[in-house]
Amino acid sequence: MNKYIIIAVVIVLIILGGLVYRLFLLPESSVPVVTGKERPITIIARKNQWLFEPEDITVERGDKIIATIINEDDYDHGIAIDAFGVSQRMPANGTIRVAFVVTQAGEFPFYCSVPCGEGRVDGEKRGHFDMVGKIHVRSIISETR
Ligand SMILES: [Cu+2]
Repeated sequence: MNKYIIIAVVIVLIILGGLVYRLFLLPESSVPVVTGKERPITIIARKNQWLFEPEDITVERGDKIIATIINEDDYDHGIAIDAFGVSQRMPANGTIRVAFVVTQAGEFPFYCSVPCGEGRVDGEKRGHFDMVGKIHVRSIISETR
C-alpha cells in the first residue's frame, strides 16, 4: 500500500477517535458550562484578622462571578483561585473587581497570594497562611445521561 494512504488512514482514525471520545465517552461533568448569568459576590479581608470573609462561597456552575474584593488592611494582600486562573494583588485599603466563569462543579480553594505577615487575634496566632477559603460550585445540570 502507498505510504500516503496509510498516513491518511491513520489521521482519519485519530480524528474519528477524538470525535467518538468527545461525543460519547467524555463525562458530562467535565464539559465546561456557561449559563450567561452574572453573580455578584463580595469578599473582605478583615482588618488585622488574616481571614477572608466569607470563607465559604456557594455558586451555581456556569455563572459568571463578579467578585468585589475589599482589603481593609494597611498592607497588601492577594487573591488567587488557581482553578479559574485568578491571581490579583489587593492593594492596602483598596477594592478590586475580578470576573471569572465557574465552568466546572466542585470545591475550589482560594488563598492569599501575597506574603502579608502575621499577628495575634484574640490571643491566637494568625497570619498569611490562614487566609484561605473555598468556592463551592453546585451543578445545576444532571451529571448523568
Ligand atoms: Cu497573605
